[in-house]
Amino acid sequence: MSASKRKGLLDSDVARYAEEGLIIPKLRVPGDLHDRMRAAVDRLLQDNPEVAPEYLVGPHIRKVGKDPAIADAFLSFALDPFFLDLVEQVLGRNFALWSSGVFCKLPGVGREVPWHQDGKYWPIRPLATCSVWVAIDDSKVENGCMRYIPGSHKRELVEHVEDTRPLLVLNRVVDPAAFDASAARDVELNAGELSMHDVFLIHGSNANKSARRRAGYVMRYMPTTSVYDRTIDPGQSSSIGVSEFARRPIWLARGIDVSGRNDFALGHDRPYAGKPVDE
Ligand SMILES: O=C(O)CCC(=O)C(=O)O
Repeated sequence: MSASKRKGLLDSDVARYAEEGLIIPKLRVPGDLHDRMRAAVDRLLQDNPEVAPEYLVGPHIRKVGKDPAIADAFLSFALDPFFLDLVEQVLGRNFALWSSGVFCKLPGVGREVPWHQDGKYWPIRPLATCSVWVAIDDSKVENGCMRYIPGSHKRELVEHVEDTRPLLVLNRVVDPAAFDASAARDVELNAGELSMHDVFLIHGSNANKSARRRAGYVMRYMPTTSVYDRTIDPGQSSSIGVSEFARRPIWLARGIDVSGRNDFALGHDRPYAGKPVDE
């Protein structure tokens, strides 16, 4: 299929992304791809019971999970042209895959992700990232879907404070005085739908008090005008993160490294053997 036929965002989606910082495009991940994603998430959870499932960082990296074949499966999802075409419409031609994660809230016990801006945690300069969050399960208000403050990305980084409540997925949270939580919108998705959000967006999600699991797989891409700066230590990636920033491999997903300063070799124990990225 030609790249132009695969592209899935409407011009109005792209405009809304700039205006609100998050979009829910009217499209679904192809059924076979979504089936494989759900199977990989199930295997990852089954294989790594000692890691809290709310934020399994970097399942696409061979050193993170227990099974390299599962890591390769996650990497193939994150480099799938279906997603890259969407990201290209938002970030332009040149971008890198630099992170991914599974956020799984088990029924009844899934923890809260407090209000935060992703950029507060990340070593990318200038800060820029588009995150593509795929609903592996239905993600609704009752099982703790994502929530966001429309337009909050326009202010760039705001004050964060330490939140010491137990059982949070993150503990550096946006100062409650710095935004109006009553403006929050819910990101309700059916399994197979997705949202895309900006690095500066204020967002979070409630605990899962329902009887239904809520799993999502998020893939994170930065334009290569930015640098993944391994000398910056922004602190822990999350309270339960399993992958350190400095030695993390990153992948050129499309185009070229505009900055000329990104390192796409470090941490790659062998070349990716899956589908070519720009097939
Ligand atoms: O899945 C969630 O509840 C939170 C996701 C999130 O914070 C993110 O993808 O940046």
